[in-house]
Amino acid sequence: MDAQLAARTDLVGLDPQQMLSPRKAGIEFPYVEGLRLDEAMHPLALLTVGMYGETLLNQNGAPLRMVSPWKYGFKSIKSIVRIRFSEQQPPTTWNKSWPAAYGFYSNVNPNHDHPNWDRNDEQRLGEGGLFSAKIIKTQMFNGYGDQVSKLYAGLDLNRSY
Ligand SMILES: Nc1nc2c(c(=O)[nH]1)N[C@H]1C(S)=C(S)[C@@H](COP(=O)(O)O)O[C@H]1N2
Ligand SMILES: [Mo]
Repeated sequence: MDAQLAARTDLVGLDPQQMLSPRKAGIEFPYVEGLRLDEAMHPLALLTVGMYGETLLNQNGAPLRMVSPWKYGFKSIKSIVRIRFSEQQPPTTWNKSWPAAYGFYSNVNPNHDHPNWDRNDEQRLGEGGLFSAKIIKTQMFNGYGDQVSKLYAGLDLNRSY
């Protein structure tokens, strides 16, 4: 059995005056994300109440969010209200909206091209000005390969992106 963990946000209690419509946001609500159980249990898969040494702000996912630092930012679901364990791989928001660009795994993989833009380089916040930070090569798994690559042994990460 291939157990899965899925988190989904819920619209209950959210104020439509303050929320973008799904059409404007370009994605379906509620936001849903999923991880394989072994990914979710990795010590780097964090359920957090804060970021950068401060309590989470609403816009960053208060009161509880995921932080999965070896994956692209959109995997880090914010404002979690429900976690489900499922036998089948769960649907995930960006994968549903643009599967060619956003796969289930969403591991940082600069060798897998995004259909519309380049994923090879980055500028890090705090390393120079907003527009003058040095451009560096994006690393596989965001540089955490020594800790997480064994989760994906035998998987072709160009196909399972
Ligand atoms: N509940 C929820 N979680 C979410 C999203 C969202 O729309 N709703 N957006 C995702 C995307 S696309 C990104 S890039 C990150 C942004 O996190 P940040 O606001 O802390 O930068 O949150 C992810 N988690
Ligand atoms: Mo995003």
